[in-house]
Amino acid sequence: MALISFEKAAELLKEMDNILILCHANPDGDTLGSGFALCRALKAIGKKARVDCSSEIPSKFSYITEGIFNESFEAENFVAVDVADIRLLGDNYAKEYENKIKLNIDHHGSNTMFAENTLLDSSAAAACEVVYELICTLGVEVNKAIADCIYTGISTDTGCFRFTNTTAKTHIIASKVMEKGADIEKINRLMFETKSRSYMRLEKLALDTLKMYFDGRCAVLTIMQDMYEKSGAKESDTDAICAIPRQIEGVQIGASIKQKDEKRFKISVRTHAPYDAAKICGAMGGGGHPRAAGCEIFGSLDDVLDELLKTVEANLED
Ligand SMILES: [Mn+2]
Repeated sequence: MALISFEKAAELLKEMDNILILCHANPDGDTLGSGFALCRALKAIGKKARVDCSSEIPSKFSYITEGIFNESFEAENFVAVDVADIRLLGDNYAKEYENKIKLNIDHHGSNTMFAENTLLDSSAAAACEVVYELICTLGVEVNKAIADCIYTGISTDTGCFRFTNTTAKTHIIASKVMEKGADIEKINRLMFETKSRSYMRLEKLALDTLKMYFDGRCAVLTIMQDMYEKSGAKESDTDAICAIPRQIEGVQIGASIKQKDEKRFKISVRTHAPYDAAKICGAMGGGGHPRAAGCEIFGSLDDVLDELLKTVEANLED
C-alpha cells in the first residue's frame, strides 16, 4: 500500500514477467492508451505482457490495439492503469484481482491505494502522462504506436486540451509524442469529430429528458436502459452525452443519470469552478476529479433525482 517513485516503479516492472495489465471497466482513451502503451513498452524490453478489460473495447479504439500480439501465458504479475478504485475494474474482475495488484499507475487524487505499490501523480491530466514518464524512465524508445496510445489518453482526458486539468506539462508531453509520429489528425477526428448514427439517436433521446434546476444553475439529463435499445447505441456512447448539461449557458453543475439496472443508477457530475464534482459525488458515495466525478445510487429514478438535487443544492449554497 505504498506510494512509489518512477525509478522504483521501473525497477519493479524490470523484475516482473508474465504481466497482465488491467484497464478499468467501460474503458476510455486514457485507460486503454495507458494499458497498450505500457504493454508495447514491456514487450520492447522482452517481457511477456497483455492487456485485459472486463468490458468490450469500443471499435473506435481499434488503432490502439492494432498489430499487438496478445500472448497467452499464465499471468503472474498484475498491473492496473488509470484505476482509482479496485471496484472500477468491474464486478467480477474486482473480486478476482482484489489484493493481487502489484502496481497501479494512476492520476486520480481520489485513488484508494488498493494496490501493493501505487505510482500516482494527481497533477497529471491523464494516466498516459504518468505512463509516458514511466516508459522514459524504463529507457524504452517511444515509437509511433506508443506515441498514438499516449496522445489518445492525453487528448481524451483533457477534452482535446480544453479542460482545466490541462497543464503546460500536458502540452510538453503531447509535443514529445507528436515528434515520435502520433497521428493527431486521425486520433482527434476519431475521438471528437466522429459520431455514429446510433449515438446521434441516443443523444436526441437523452436531450429530450433535459431539465434545469436552481435558476438554471444546474442541468440534469437522464439515460434509461430502453434508450439503448431504441437507438442501437451502447453505454460506451454516453461519455460525450454526459458533457452536455455543463455546456449550457449559466449552468455551473451539470449531471447525467444513467440507469444501470432497474433500481441502480450511475450519476456523472461535471462542474465549473469553484464547484467541486468530487465533493458532490463523494457525498453520495462516489468520487473523481474536481471538474468531473461519478457515483452510483440505488433506488427509483425519483429517489435518485431527489438525492442528487439535494446534494447539488447544498453545494450551490456553500
Ligand atoms: Mn484518466
